[in-house]
Amino acid sequence: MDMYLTFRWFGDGDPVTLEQIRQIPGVEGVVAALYDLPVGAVWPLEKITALKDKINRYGLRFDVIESVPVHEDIKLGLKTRERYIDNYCATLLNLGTAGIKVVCYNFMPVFDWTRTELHHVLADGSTALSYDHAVAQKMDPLYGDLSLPGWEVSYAREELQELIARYHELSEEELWANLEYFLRRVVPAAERAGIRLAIHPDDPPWPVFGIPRIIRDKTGLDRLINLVDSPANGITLCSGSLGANPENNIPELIRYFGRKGRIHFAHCRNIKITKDRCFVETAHPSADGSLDMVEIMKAYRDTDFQGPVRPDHGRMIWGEKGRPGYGLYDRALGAAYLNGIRETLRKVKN
Ligand code: DNO
Repeated sequence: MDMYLTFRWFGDGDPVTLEQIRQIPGVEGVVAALYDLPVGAVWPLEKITALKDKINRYGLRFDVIESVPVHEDIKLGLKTRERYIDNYCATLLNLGTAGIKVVCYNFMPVFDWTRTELHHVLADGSTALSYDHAVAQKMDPLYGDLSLPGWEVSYAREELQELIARYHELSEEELWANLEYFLRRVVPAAERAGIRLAIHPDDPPWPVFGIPRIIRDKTGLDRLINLVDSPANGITLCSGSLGANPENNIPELIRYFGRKGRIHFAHCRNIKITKDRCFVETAHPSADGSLDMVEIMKAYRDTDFQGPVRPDHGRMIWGEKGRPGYGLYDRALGAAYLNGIRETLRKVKN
């Protein structure tokens, strides 16, 4: 057994099609979600199986969901969280029944991954997402178009205003307590469903807009897996998210959490750190960014990682128009590159 390559697909509305994905060499599976349900609703079994059947018809595996979003009431610890937690458990059971094995989620308040520029022009004329902390600090999340292409949840302005105000009152420790409360309930449901939960680290790995973010380094990830000590309580090791902080040594994190059997999903992408808390996304190869992808893939091989891995954000190249970060071409190049490393590492033993 070996790790296997997957590709993220945003469903029928995605300009990238399953016909195209199946032609990327080495890609065995698709990572997707149901996009037409409100956050917190139970995912009906029929909808999950319909999606699975569609993907399987293209000869692609479908055993990873990215993501089942966590309702803000859960993150805020409101009384109304009970219903949403029950629904989350019911969704996990339905996903398990449909044969899903891994569920990715995040516990970032309000904003999922955050960038300050969507079309940053690189030296070769391609464009990529980028983040500059000084710019982020001047941004008012209530104004301007702050919705990123990969976000599965976004809010109307009034709702946003209220949420941000509530989170400004919430300490990191309270957010931890709310995460623990959630996990104590959903991990047993995941176990029953035969599912492994895989939290996605905060991206970027530091607080943004004065709102707490807690899953950002080894200490946080270690605390997370110990909140409920079960293999079903695991992580999505995202190299690009954690790697934006040079103190996070990605191969070391992979070895540490991999040996504990808690990495259930691998996101592989590169970024170039330009200065403190500033980075641009780059093509996947090590030479283009700050991360050494061979060392990263070696750490997965050495810890016998057998789970799904996916190329992550790509640049926009060759005139492609589409979702920034989620076009076809550069992600496909990323997949081919990762696959090349994987094959080499399998054949050359050190
Ligand atoms: C960004 C993605 C994230 C991720 C969620 C998981 O491109 O990696 O949006 O899917 O944080 O819940």
